[in-house]
Amino acid sequence: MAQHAYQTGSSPFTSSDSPKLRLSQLSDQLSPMASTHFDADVVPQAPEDPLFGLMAAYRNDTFDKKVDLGIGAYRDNNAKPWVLPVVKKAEEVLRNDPDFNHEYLPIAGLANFTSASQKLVLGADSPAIKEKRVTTVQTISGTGAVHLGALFLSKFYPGRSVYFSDPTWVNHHQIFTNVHIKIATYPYFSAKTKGLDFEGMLDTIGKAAEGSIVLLHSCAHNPTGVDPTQEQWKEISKVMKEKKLFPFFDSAYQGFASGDLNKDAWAIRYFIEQGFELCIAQSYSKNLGLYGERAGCFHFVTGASSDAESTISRIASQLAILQRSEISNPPAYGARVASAVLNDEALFAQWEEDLRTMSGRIIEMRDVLRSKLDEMGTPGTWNHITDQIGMFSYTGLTEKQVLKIREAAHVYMTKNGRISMAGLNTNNIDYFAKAVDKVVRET
Ligand code: KET
Repeated sequence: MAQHAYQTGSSPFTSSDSPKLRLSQLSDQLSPMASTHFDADVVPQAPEDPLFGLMAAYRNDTFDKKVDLGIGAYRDNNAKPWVLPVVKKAEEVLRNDPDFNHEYLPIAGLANFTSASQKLVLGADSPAIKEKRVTTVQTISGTGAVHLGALFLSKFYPGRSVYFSDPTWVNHHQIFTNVHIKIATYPYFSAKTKGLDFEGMLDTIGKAAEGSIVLLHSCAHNPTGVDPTQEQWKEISKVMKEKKLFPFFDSAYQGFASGDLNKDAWAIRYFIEQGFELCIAQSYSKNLGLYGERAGCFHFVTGASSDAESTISRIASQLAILQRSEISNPPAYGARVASAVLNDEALFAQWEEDLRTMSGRIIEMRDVLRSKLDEMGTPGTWNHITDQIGMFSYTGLTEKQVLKIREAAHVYMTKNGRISMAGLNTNNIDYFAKAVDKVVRET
């Protein structure tokens, strides 16, 4: 609590005040609590963030065979964070740049980065880019992009609900709640098939009020690892078009799902081809391994029309105001690294190779895990481990089993049974498979 600054020099009260009043005014000046109306009792203790809490618990565990399958961050085969070789090269370029400095970036971010990011997600020859129907703001990674988008929509697209997949990345709920947008959900994961509940999804989306916002994971759905097929995306788009729904794509894993940047952006590009007006939250945390550098973008794409350019200019001006009041301007370093990669042919090619290394290792771990469980005859079916895609697998383990496996085997995963596949490697996968086998049989 800030101390009251007692004014010296000019008297805060006049000599005509009664002695009693003067005394009470004096005590107001001296006591730090007296003049504040803030009641600390209204602030309840909030629960710890489950994911970051899990990370801390893992760090504090001294067991030598402990396994971290919590947060979605890539690990190499030695369970260590991996600085992508291409990022090391890009950092070298930055270090040797005589013009490198620590000036503020513009409000909308580093222009070379935002324009290359548009091309990355929309495709280099996207008509939306050519027709100047896109505006982009560099954000505090994907989280900041989701937030800026939610804030913008709460202000300029009021009264609409947002529809999330059930389940979705937990933070979506908090971010949209913070800006007072009403939340609804559409079925997504079928516990029975451990795949997509496509009918349930279409049915609910088809009944949403016209103009509702629908949050879609463009690829590598978090937490389930279940993506619609291209045919299914086409049907989703059809229903959304009929109902005039507004797509909000969260793109946190481009290049991570299949190892192919274009393939993983297919759904977004298809929706744009279909004429949708939409927005995209783009993250470079996972695909460039820039987690702590907070590099990302928010893109708004308007539909083709004769005044699209002026519409986009008005939207850009409002996003700039929101950005200025929230973060003033975005962090520079990660964007500079990403920009060096995105704007250089040789570095870009190296990046594609690094993406194949990461996605390839994850796919291999899926194969090994599934065959180990099949070999042991672990009760249940395990084909979903290899059917699912991207960073996570939704194992189907119950909360009880998750807690048991943490206690008995020091394996850390989120309570919903999600595992970050990158936490598995040739040294711990046998240990993990046996721990799963045991917990499934016993719990
Ligand atoms: N969207 C999705 C779908 C997502 O999984 C994450 C991160 C983000 C956005 C935000 O990432 P950023 O680093 O702000 O660009 N997910 C992992 C980390 C986290 O929860 O913050 C995770 O689910 O483990």
